Amino acid sequence: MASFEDVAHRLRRASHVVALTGAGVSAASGIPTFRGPDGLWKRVRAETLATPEAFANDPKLVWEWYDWRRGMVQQAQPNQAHDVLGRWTRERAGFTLVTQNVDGLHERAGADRLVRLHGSIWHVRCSKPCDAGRADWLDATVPQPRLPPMCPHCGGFVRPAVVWFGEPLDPEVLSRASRAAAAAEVFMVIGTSSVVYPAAGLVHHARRHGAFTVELNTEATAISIDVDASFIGPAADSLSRLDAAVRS
Ligand code: BV8
Ligand code: ZN
Repeated sequence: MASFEDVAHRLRRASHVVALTGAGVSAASGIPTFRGPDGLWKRVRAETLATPEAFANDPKLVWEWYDWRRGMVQQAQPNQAHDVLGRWTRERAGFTLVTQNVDGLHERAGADRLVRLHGSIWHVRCSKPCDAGRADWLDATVPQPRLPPMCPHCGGFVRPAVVWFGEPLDPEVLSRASRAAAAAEVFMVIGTSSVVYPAAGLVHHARRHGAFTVELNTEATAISIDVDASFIGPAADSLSRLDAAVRS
């Protein structure tokens, strides 16, 4: 397994670096992860709420869950992990930040270029095929005055502009992430359990194209045996240390 200094050295020399983030990056901001001990899915099963069937069956219940999450995220602040990654997007031309997170904390930490694989909890779209409501729009109202919110164009229900289980990712977004992974000299997997596909497949795609792969997580995961370097610890600490080492 490579050392911290080795990874910092590679990051210093690399012209193409990709970081894929998951819920663990927002944990230090007080946002519960999905599958951790206090995870979001512990109290609610993903199949019951983050699916189109759940929304069709009980849009009010699904919106109660998202309204609660939006309220929690609105109160949260980005942490040092978001800050380091946000600065890398601004300062490193060849750096691509890809996230599974929908909370908007990378954007609030100044990430000016971001590939959002699973959409945004702050955007909505009409659940009907109505023309005016087809494109996502920003709706940061917390709490929503009525659940589920109604489409202003057709009166149908509005839904969160996120990718639910069983729904395809936006092909253009996935293609951007795949191209970046294939070009990466260093591919970092930060704060994700790497169980959700196709996002979890990106690190293997990067490896097949010769990337040096690094995992930052508080525990071992499904991909820990596959990566070239794995550092156990909070993402905020590991990223701050790596950032300092790269700049020294
Ligand atoms: C697709 C919604 C195909 C937004 C999410 C059966 C039917 C249908 C599909 C499938 C199926 N079986 C399998 C699939 C594929 C499925 C999938 O992968 N399922 C898994 C569960 C097996 N994938 C899909 O359905 C995808 N779509 O395949 O479509 C298709 C093609 C054509 C036509 C039709 C269909 C869609 C996947 C997206 C699902 N939506 N969220 C929302 O409400 O959030 S996924 C959900 O999980 C979140 O978005 C989250 O980002 C994502 C991944 O979770 P993580 O981020 O990794 O979070 P987790 O809690 O798991 O882990 C946190 C990690 O952090 C832990 O490792 C922990 O140790 C670590 N950590 C904690 N604290 C820290 C830390 N690390 C560092 N520092 C810390 N401080
Ligand atoms: Zn509509």
